[in-house]
Amino acid sequence: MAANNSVVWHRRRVSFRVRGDQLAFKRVQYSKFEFIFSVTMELQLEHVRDILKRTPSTLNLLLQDLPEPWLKTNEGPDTWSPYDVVGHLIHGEETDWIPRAKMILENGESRAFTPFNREAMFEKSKGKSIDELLNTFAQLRAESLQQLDELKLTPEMLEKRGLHPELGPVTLSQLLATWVVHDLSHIGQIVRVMCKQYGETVGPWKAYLPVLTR
Ligand code: NI
Repeated sequence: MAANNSVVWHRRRVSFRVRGDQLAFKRVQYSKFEFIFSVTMELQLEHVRDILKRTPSTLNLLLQDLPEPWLKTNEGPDTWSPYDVVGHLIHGEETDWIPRAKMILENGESRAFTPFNREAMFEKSKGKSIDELLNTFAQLRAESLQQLDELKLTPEMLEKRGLHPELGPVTLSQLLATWVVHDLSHIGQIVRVMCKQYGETVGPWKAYLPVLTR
């Protein structure tokens, strides 16, 4: 039946969960067999804090004092500049993460979260310098982390559910993991947008730079 029986590739995807600091992803090739181990970390509050606390300094190093062309250029119509992304992160601190965590603990699934306005920053950031926005974000993030500590979350509390207006039931643990991934993905977005400012300037090297066509 098979056109070529002499080479048979076996692929298996093995997924399991571990505690602690083990590798998130490992690919092992052995002879003709390829095993892909996809390992996801269980949520630990310390790990959440590890990322959340360094996002303001990461953004400061990347964006502080940069001239406008780096900050205000986007990827095309209906896309965001690095300046827009910082404003969006500020709005998240004010209306999304800690407020939703508190809603889960106080109301459970009885009341859906207030929908998050992803584009509120276009109005709210108007007239502000990037340094003002970065300082505001750093201050709000420090307050958020303090409030997170004050919630004194236990494993049982992390499993409590709230109601997302579009996604339905979500746990507090999922919300905190999303907060981390949201930070990292917007840092990635900022870097990508900045790369694209030299999208044509790199000339033929564009072929070796997949970030430019993502
Ligand atoms: Ni976002």
